[in-house]
Amino acid sequence: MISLYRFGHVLALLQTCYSQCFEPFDPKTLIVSNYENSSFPGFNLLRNTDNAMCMMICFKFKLCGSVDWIPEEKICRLNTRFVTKYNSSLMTTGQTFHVEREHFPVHLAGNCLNNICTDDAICISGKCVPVLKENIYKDCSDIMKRDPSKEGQDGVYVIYADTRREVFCDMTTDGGGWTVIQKRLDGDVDFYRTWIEYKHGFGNATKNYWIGNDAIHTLTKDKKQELRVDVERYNGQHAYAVYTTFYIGDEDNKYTVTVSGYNGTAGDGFVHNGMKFSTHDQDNDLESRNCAQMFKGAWWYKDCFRSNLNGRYAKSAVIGGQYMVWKILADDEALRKSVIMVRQRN
Ligand SMILES: [Ca+2]
Repeated sequence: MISLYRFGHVLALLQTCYSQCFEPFDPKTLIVSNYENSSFPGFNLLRNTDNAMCMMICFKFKLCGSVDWIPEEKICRLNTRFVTKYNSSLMTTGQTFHVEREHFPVHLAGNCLNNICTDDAICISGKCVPVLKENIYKDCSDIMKRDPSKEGQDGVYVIYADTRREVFCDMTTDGGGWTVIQKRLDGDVDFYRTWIEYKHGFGNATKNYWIGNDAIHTLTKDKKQELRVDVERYNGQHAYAVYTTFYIGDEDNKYTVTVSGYNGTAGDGFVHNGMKFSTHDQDNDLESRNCAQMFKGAWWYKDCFRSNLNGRYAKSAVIGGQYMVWKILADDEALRKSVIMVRQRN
């Protein structure tokens, strides 16, 4: 049942996936064992940890929202942030400390191990030190402004929007400085997901991902942002749409979108101004039926849409409203590529 790995192995593996681990980790390599009643999917029980390491490991996984730490047995259990099921009798007789992610220390004192610190600290000369304010970038525009030599260097960067996030920055298009909030290059990541998944985000910044509605809210609340949508058809045609105004409300407002000021070549497909966000498990649209369910996506549906960029991914230009489509450009023809990004407005 339990295969004990030396902690060095665990750390080495964490380091390998440091910028990649957006999904539950691979049980074959990382674990130690599985506590099946935990809400954290897959393997989640680590032995021989100390409490700092327990929290540090939790920090590395977006889904991890809290830990249970049992000092007597040096056990660390990971839980999701949404549900904490707890049944101590199954695993310990010792005292258990439950710590929510929000209450993790800003930085954990001591040496960094393989450059690993918590999300709020960075490894400098072998020590974890708190992230300095001047090192915090709110978005990719910030990065570009402070370091203009980044122009042309598209890639994954770390920003602090609602929380620490790895995002793809487009540092090329129209002068760069774009924070990518959605990217779909192939069908590797399923976008037919729940409200809570859209809230927190999913996927991998190097390829296919949704940054998360809380992050989009924070990005667009703090600084006025313009929006850009780039799409590509299977016939090779590229097109874009830019909006001078883009803002989404918070979760209480169901992430209601404010979008206006179209310009571009793709046609104005984002005619969803004032609409709330809907997912298959939360219907906030104006249609009597459930648009997200009917069209297999998640969007600011009205009754239902002129764009459905989180719809199903198709590997060819098939026709159907359930696919990733931008109607005004290609009607219900499935697109090959979609990128949605924001940039601070001058
Ligand atoms: Ca409805």
